[in-house]
Amino acid sequence: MSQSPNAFTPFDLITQQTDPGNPERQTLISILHAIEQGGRKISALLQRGPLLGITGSTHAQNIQGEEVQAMDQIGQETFLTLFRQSGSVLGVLSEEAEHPDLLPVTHSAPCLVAMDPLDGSSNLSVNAPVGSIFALFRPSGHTSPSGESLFLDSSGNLIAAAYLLYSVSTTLVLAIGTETHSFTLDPSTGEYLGSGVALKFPEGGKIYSTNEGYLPYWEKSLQQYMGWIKTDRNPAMILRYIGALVGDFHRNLLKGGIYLYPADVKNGKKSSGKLRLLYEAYPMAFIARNAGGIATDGTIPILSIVPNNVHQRVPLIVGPMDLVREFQDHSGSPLNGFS
Ligand code: P6P
Repeated sequence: MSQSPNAFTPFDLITQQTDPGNPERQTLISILHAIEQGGRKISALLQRGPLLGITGSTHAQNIQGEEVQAMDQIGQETFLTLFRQSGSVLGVLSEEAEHPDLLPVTHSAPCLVAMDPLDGSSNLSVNAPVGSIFALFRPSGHTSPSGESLFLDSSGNLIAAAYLLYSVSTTLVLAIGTETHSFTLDPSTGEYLGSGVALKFPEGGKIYSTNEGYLPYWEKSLQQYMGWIKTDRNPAMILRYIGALVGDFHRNLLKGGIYLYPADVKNGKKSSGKLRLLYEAYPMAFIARNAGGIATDGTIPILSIVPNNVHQRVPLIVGPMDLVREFQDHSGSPLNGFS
C-alpha cells in the first residue's frame, strides 16, 4: 500500500489486471519489485554519472557488435542480480549477453524476462535520455535443452511489458492485461506513482521519429512516404528524434507520433533492421497495443512474428493506429486485416 493514500501504483495495476487465484500475480509483483528497485538504483547513479566516470565506453563490443558503455554493464548486472534474488525469474535474455541466464526459482509460476538493460546508452555521454526495456513471458512448459530454445518456445506467451525512462524524471511505463499506465518515481520516497488513468495514443498526431540520415538506403516506397509527410500531407509532419527508442516512443505515446526504424538496402541486400525483436520490438508493440496503437515490421504486426533466434533483428514501425495505417497505405502495404 502506497504511503500516498490516493496514489495508483504499479502494484495496483497488477492487482486490477490479474485474478486473485492466478499464481502469476505474485510472480508479477515480485518481478515488478525488481524492476522498480533497479530503476531506483540506475536513476540515482545517472544523476551523478559524469562524476562517477560511468557515462563513457568500455571500448569492448557486445554480441551485437556494438560498443559497450560502462552503464550497459552496470544495468546488466543490476537487473540480473535483482531478478535472481526475486526467485520468480526462470531465465533472463539480455541484449548484453550472448546466451540467456537460467536462474533458480522459488515461485510456483515463474516468468522469463527479455531485456535491454540500458537502451540508447550512447546518449549518456551527452546527458540525453536513456531507458531500460522488459518483456515478460509465461514459460511454455516444454522441456528445453537450452535457454535459447526456452525463450523461442515461449515467445508467443508475452504477458507483460515495461520500460523505465531515465530523463528529466524517471518514468515507469507498465503494460499488463488490457492497459498501459505511466508512473513517476518520487526520489524522496522511492515510490512510483500514477494517475490511475490508462494511457491511449492521441489521434491526429503529426510527429515522426526516424534517423533520416539513412534515407538514401531505404526502399523507394519509404522514400516517397518520407517526401509526402513533409509536403503534400496536411498538416505536414514534424521530426523529433532523441536517438533512444524509449525516449522517442514515450514522447510519441503522449503526443501522438510514429517511430520508424526500417530496414535499409545496401548493395542490393535488404537488412533485417537494427532493433531486436524479443527485447525491444515485442515489448514496445505490447505497450502500444494496450494504448490503442500497433507495431509492424513494415508489412506484418510485430506481435505475430515468430522469432528464429533470440537476438533476431526486425524493422520497427510503431505508433497510433491512424499514423501506422497512414504509413502502411503510403508505403504499399495497407494495414488490412490487422486485428
Ligand atoms: P541510430 C539505440 O542504440 C537504439 O537501439 C534505439 O534505442 C534507438 O532508437 C536507435 O538504436 C538509434 O539508432 O542508428 O539512429 O543511432
